[in-house]
Amino acid sequence: MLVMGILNVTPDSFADGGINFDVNTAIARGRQMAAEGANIIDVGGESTRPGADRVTPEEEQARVIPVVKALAEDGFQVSIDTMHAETARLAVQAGATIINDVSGGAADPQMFATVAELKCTYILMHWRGHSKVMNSKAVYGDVVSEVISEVLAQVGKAVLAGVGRERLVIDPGIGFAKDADHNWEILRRLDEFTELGFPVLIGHSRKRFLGGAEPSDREASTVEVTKSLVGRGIWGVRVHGVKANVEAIRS
Ligand code: PMM
Repeated sequence: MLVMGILNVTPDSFADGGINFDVNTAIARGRQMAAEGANIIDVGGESTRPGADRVTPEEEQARVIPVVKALAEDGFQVSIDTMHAETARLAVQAGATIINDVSGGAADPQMFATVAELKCTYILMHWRGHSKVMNSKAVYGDVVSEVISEVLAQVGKAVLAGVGRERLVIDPGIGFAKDADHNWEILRRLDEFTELGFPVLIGHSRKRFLGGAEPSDREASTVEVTKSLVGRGIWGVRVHGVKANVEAIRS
């Protein structure tokens, strides 16, 4: 199971309080995560915390591109966490090899064509809308089957746009338009996702459904969930606390 270390280059990220906002600090933090055993460094410049404001692609690019470039030049595998096709393109040109799109191609109509052209790995996450509206969309009959059918619909569109199926990673989008029960149900029934035949990424780290008032209170439960994922055919976990999660996987 791969470990993707989260490097949010934002002033308002909910889980790390925006401590990585300064570019040089972010680069140093990325290097530290790689040293702690992260296989991929996931660089993002737009907070997806519930209620967060959008950033313009230009602002996002100013935050992330120097960080992507420096870490890729160091030889680390870098993913770009963006919903903007143009940011994805610039990041890949700067050395990123994976596009991590929390909107699963739904936010930017150019995304799938861009991925098809860039021929990189694409993480397609389940998504029902931007941060300001997503909580109101956490309504399901059977959460697992609805998430799967919505993910597969986006997979179909990606393939139609020329994205090779072998380039796709899917992600159920823990915490995105889902309440706590939905998230736990997805984690219980992960087999239904892995059986689809795509690599599966899980991003549970420090999210609200784990309980605890502050994100920093959720590190122990994050590690417990990571442990519970070992041996279940998951491709990777996206986490803040690289060291503790790497140790949990290896133990
Ligand atoms: N969660 C966040 C941001 N990006 N990407 C993927 N693929 N999966 C996720 O679950 C995910 C993501 C929000 O969390 P953060 O603000 O702590 O990064």
